[in-house]
Amino acid sequence: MVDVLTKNILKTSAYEYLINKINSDGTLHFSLIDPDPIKQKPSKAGQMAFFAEQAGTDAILIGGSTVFDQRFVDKTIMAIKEKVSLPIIIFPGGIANVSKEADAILFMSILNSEDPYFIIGQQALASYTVKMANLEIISTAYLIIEPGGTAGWISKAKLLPRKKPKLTAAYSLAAEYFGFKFIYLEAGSGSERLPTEIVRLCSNMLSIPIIVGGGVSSIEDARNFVEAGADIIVMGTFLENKVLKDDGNSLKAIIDEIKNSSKNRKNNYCTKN
Ligand code: 1GP
Repeated sequence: MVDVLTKNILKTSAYEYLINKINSDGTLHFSLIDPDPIKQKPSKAGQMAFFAEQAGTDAILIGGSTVFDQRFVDKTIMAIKEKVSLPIIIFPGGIANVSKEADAILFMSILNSEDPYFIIGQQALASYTVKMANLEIISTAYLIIEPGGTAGWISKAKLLPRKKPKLTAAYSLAAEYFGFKFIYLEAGSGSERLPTEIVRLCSNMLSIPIIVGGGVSSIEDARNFVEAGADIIVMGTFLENKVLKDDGNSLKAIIDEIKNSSKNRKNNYCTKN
């Protein structure tokens, strides 16, 4: 057992791909697919990922707050891998969300939870599973801002106030000092999107990339986040509702806007963080 655990060599390719792409292209777009049997079969998830890749997305995130079947997560990722060549990164809603089929995992701590289980408890319990899966680890501080959605409710977050950007920026800065590689600012899936003031202040304060998500559903939303300094924009609900209906055309319009409005940004993130 110990041999198996110690033999695995940590891979770094997905992280380097992301940092290099942010530095060269500007803001990235992530497509979030929930591996939930109530929502869709693996084949449908594969189709969604296919249209997202055609539309220009930069990576596929796999996750949801209510994932409950590890085998179904594996099957969903395998179906997606048949359709796309993009990095597939786990965005864990809990321990059942780990799969060796993915390329990497956002190994997240919900720093503003009031319950230590969500800050370090479930991460410790999942650590051997993650090690055995030989996944690339991308340590990520997850901060949940009002209204927080399902993620906020489940993780018992002390929601960061929308009107107090300095509080979110303080948590973000502390996370950077702890050595996290990314900050993920979450408003909650399907929620009212984050105030741009929060993204702007965090972007000005931090020297690590910022992921933003929750409620992004228009060209204007995306442009506002790019202008505020977001490095990666995540969209999930929009994908679920649109990509199979219009073959990804409306998603492409949003991703085109992200790429066009961020191409002159000068980023110089270091992969050695
Ligand atoms: C949720 O940030 C993501 O964790 C995406 O949110 O589903 O609202 O796009 P949406």
